[in-house]
Amino acid sequence: MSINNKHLDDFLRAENANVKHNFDAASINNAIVNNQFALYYQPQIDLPSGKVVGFEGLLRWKHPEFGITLPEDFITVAEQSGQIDALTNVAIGKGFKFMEKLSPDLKFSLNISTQSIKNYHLVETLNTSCHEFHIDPHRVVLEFNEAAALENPFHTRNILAQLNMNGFGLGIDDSGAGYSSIPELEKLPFSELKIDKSLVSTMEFSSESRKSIISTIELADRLGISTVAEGIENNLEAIGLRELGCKVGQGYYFAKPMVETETLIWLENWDKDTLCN
Ligand code: G
Ligand code: MN
Repeated sequence: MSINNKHLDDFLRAENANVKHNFDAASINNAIVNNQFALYYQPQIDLPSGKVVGFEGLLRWKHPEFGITLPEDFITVAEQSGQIDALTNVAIGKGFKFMEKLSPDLKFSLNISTQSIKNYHLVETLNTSCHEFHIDPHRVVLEFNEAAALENPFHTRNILAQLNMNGFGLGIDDSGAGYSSIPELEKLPFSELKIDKSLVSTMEFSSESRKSIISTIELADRLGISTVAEGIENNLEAIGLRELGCKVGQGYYFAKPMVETETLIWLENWDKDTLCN
């Protein structure tokens, strides 16, 4: 179990804070062809019982020169160059292959870019991949951000409805951050709200953060959907969120994002009683 907060991602963010990568379409294409993109997996824990409920897949670029590179360094370029759907397909292929190795009661969440959520092919790609890897779509949660849901509401809503009808779960990644338009969001068929890590990391001393967390949980309860808190880094946050009624937790406190082999070993060794009172 890894209750060690020092983590590669933070390390990379600190190291790369002043480095501006100038990735272009050709280098992204080259990386896809040469299989340099990898999915890392971070577990999600049912806070009342301590059991693992699933994993989120997080894309990384194993860059031959710059090392492990985070999505914030390449997603925007891929969106602008029209390569984001290719990257989404890479993540779906790798993620579903991994899911096949998991117990069928475990779920799997995948981040979908605002651009890819607008693409009608997404529904077809996901259905085909579910068929290919023998995955029940009810095990899959597609995470997108609030802006993606509200932008171009008619078109996006149509695609979200199709995904929902095909059995896929839909999650909002940055819940609590704004809620400028709760009535609009309530019309969408989402099945989970993710409490943003910026709220989790400040909940201990900020009553504003706690208020946002509480209203997100209340909204989810009213809609009969789940809440997942991300960025949990210590026992205090885990217990506090559980007391506020948050269902599921994710963060370095439980495990960092890991490569497949490490994830499977972690899963074997996970002790649900880790989350003590
Ligand atoms: O975009 P999304 O919210 O899915 O981003 C998840 C990101 O947060 C990943 O890059 C992941 O490595 C990082 N992350 C995961 N757990 C923690 C945590 O406990 N603390 C912090 N600061 N970041 C985390
Ligand atoms: Mn996410």
